[in-house]
Amino acid sequence: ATPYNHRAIEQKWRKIWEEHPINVNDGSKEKYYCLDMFPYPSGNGLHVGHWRGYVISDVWSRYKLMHGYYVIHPMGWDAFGLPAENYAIKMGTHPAKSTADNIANIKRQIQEIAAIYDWDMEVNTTDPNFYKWTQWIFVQMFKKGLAYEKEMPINWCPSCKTGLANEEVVNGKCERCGADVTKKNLKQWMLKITKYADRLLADLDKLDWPEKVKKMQTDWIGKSHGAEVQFKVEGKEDTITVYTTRPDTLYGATFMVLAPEHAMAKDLATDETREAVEDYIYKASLKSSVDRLQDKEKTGVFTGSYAINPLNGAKVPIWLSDYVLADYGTGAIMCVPAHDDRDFEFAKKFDLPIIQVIAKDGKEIENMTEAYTEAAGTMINSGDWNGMESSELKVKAPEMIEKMGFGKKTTNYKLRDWVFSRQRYWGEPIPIVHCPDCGAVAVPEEELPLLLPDVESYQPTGTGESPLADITEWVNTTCPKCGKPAKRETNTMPQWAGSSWYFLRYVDNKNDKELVSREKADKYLPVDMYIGGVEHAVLHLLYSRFYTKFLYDIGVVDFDEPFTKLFNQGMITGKNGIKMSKSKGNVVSPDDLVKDYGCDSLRLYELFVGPPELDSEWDDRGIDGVYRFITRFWNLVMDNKDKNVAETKELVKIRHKLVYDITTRLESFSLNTVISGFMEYNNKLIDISKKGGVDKATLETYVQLLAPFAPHISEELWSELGHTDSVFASGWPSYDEKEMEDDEIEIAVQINGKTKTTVTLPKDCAKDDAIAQGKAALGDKLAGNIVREIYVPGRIVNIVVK
Ligand code: ANZ
Ligand code: ZN
Repeated sequence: ATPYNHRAIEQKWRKIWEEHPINVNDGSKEKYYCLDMFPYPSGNGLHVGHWRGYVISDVWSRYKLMHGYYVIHPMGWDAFGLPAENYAIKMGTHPAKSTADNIANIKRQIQEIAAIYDWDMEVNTTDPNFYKWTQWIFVQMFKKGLAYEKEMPINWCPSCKTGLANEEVVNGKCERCGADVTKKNLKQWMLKITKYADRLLADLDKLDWPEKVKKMQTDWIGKSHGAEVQFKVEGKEDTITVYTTRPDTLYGATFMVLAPEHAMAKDLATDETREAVEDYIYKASLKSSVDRLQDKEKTGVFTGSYAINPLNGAKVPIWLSDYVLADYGTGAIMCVPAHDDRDFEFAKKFDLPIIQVIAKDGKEIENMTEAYTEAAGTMINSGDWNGMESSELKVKAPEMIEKMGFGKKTTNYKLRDWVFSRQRYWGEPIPIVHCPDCGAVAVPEEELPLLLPDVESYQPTGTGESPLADITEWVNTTCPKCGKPAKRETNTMPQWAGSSWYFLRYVDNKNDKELVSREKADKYLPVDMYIGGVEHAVLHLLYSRFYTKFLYDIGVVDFDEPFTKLFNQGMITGKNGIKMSKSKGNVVSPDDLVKDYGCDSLRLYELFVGPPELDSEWDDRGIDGVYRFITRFWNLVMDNKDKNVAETKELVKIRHKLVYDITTRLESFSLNTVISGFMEYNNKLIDISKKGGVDKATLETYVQLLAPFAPHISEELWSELGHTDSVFASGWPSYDEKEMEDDEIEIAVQINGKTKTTVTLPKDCAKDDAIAQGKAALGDKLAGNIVREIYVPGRIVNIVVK
């Protein structure tokens, strides 16, 4: 038989697919939209880790294709933003050029995967025809008051020399470059994502997403219920409002802490404390957010003033400490050291009183060594609240406080508005003109796209202004409203701007009148399955949901969630779980592997390395095993295809079990076990082949099942099996559970209801037969007079004796 020649086969089928596309939109098919997170065209090209996600999504797309869907499976380039620009700066090439070069290279690499991407749908976020609409969305948000300017201290990356959104600060470090993030006071464009907080939270319920990602978004939005409580400052007219989620613990508040930035911080100082207070405030202002986050030891200073607990009139000292954040709640807290970890630590350090107000078993703990943080137990030391259940009181207290007149019930969110300005060159210009008379005016829609001007010096300046600020002839313009001289906004948009809505554009990427026509949007959107890395859980995936909701509100689309189902693949790492990176020298390129083993083998191996949702270590040697498997399968089909083997009961059973195993594993995304399943069945069939042969229907079924995973070899074998159509037009094989059942079953044989042995009987065994065989199996054990013989079909033979 012809030996397996991956090179010849793969070339042959690429050409045929190009001439006769297998995924056509003939208008009659239902759509299925399977989307990859599109790549940043970085200079390093793709490594085997990137391949993994694209293989997973292509397997899923082809699987849906075989179910008769028209599959929308597009690809594009997320090419604005820091990664592309930092690379350009490093290499000394203009980002426009390096981006174009990188796209060409990565596109070539992606085409090696042989995914069914529809390249007619390709988008590129740096293409003016694309970013025209990125700017258009901004203008719509501006008109609705959702884009606004504000001066405030924002996260600043000293290495990328730009402001960052909260979402881009991970453990106090820049999400891009890892540098410690500092603060800088800057006038910024902000997007009012907080207006959507409740919808972003509630609609998570609609989504078929990993629970882990939903939880990350839930925590990021951080909705909490509680109360604002007003404390009078002793000897003054002022009151301080605190935010608490645990108003049930009000009797246990023994001190108060304000953020050093709190508006009243300085005023609370007395003559004795003023110097220490001002010193503390000054030092806190110098601390980076990392230091504030990572400080192990609590620091603080006593202001010299006292507040009055409105519930019991107790006098509590007011402190300043940087563990209280200025921009959350009211920037001031009542401290209950007995029931809060941070407050407990603070109280211990500064020797402040601790009063327990919740007792688990009604008993007061004698020497507290840690806070009791559960809201479970009975109230003690709490005046007329004594004896109440704390969990109930926690819910009721906000209203009680409201009635008593010193506070109100409130909700708070951790989510902050999105800092949207970047002081960088390589991004979409923000389409705003600043007029001395009219203020901020949007660039008229018919003038969009507002092109990013070509510059020679695109390095970030670090001054808080983007390099665009230096191009006077671009900056100086006239006001669209009054016509007087005015200046353009010179900040650019963050790298997330384009990726927040790109998935809408694929299905209508040449439309120059609308972002997407409503007709196409209704027909082809939203995305049914989205596949990508989990690192985007609160960045891209939150921003896209926000954009989609906004576009829904203004009538551009008719759905308010972009991605119905989400799958997050794990990373492929180098040895010992180390992330693949150029600097570590452990990057494995797919290029040579494809040459040596073929695309099909690499696809299979990408899936075989481990559960797709987990990180897996790459080992080049493993691909040999996959290549051996696929070669043996080739030989199995070639040896048997013309043998005309009649199907046997055994073969039928194997065939149905094979379909069942592969389909259920594929449906649950257990793709590594799909591949090991193929290997097991291959071995079984090779054994049967040696004994007599394998029938054609079984070979055909196997080839169909293998097709989404190893498309080229499957097409070739499908045609070797005598078909003239593509295997992808052949449908997905079905299974019948009845055919999978074993013909014989093991049943228990009992004497007086006690199991003594077992016997194997045909599934449809007659009662007399079953009893006779049961008795024979019991042999000597059966003694005495038989009074009854019972047969429960398929389960038990029971002989009753006296
Ligand atoms: C009293 C109390 C007693 C609290 C207790 C907790 C436990 P979340 O769920 O995060 O909203 N807090 C309020 N504002 C803060 C700020 N700006 N910086 C730091 N901490 C702040 O938590 C709200 C709780 O975190 C509030 O409830 C407050 O401490 C603290 F046994 O008040 B609690
Ligand atoms: Zn004007």
